[in-house]
Amino acid sequence: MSDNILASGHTACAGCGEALGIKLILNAAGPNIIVANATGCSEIFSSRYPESAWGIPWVHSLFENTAAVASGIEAALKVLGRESEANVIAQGGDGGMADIGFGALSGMFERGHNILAITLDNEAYMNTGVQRSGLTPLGARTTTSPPGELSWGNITPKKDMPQIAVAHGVSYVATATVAYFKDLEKKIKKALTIKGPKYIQVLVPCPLGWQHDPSLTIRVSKLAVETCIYPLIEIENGKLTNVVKVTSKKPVEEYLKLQGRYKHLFGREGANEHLAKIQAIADENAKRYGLV
Ligand SMILES: Cc1ncc(C[n+]2csc(CCOP(=O)(O)OP(=O)(O)O)c2C)c(N)n1
Ligand code: SF4
Ligand SMILES: [Mg+2]
Repeated sequence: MSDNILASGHTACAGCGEALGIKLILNAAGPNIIVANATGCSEIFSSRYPESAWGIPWVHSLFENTAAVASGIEAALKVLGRESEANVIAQGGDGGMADIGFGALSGMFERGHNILAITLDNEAYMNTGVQRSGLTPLGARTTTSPPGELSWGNITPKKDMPQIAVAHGVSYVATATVAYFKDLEKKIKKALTIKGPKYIQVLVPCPLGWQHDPSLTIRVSKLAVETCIYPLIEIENGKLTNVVKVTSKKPVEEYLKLQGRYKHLFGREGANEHLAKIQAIADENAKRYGLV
């Protein structure tokens, strides 16, 4: 393991799951990597001019073109005959990868670039003040999906990015989260042994946007898995090859009640119907991926 490719002293919030996720990813990937990083919290907290926390070649791309920038880097390495010298990673938040940069990511998948694409999934546009993204889950409060007299938070379920990657023919697709750090490291290492495009989506709790105590980041990450709200899976060549089994499935309330973004679902008349919809998503995940 190569420690401290992301140096301390950056400006992420206390308990930031995204900063931890990046540290784990980099330590697993090792120093021979080049990272293209979308605009978002990860880029802001790690590269405030004139300083940088990055101990590897790293480029801040636009919000919308990370995968295109990474594609250019990979193509240049090929032309120079230096592709064996470095792995290329395209990384960004859920807004950057699943929404605004999705076209570039789709093109990268389609052209078959030898790149690992990573979504740091904190389930909203955090850097600009917690706006809803396509990966914001059902019922969550964001500043653009506020609960009110007639509303119960975000009205859409989470976009299924892993399956969208599978539909592109991406040969290695996985999900991970920071509490299961060995699993995350194993998936990063494995992905980097595979040629062609790879996709890993990492759930990274955000104390600011999720409104949980910073000391609970790991607990929240763990409960996302134990409730089956965030299944940890590997799909290789279109086939489900591995899941992190849940030995004692917990009710979704245990996960939701730790987070202020779901506060409106507790102690309010009519809330049970909405909690049941979220429980149904977890139950469906458990069934679909054989988690329990
Ligand atoms: C084309 C474009 N639109 C909007 C922005 C403003 N912007 C910068 S970061 C950001 C949010 C990033 O959200 P996400 O990708 O989920 O990363 P996070 O901050 O949550 O880690 C937005 C909206 C921008 N820089 N460029
Ligand atoms: S807002 Fe969230 S993702 Fe951004 S630095 Fe703070 S904890 Fe991390
Ligand atoms: Mg985000």
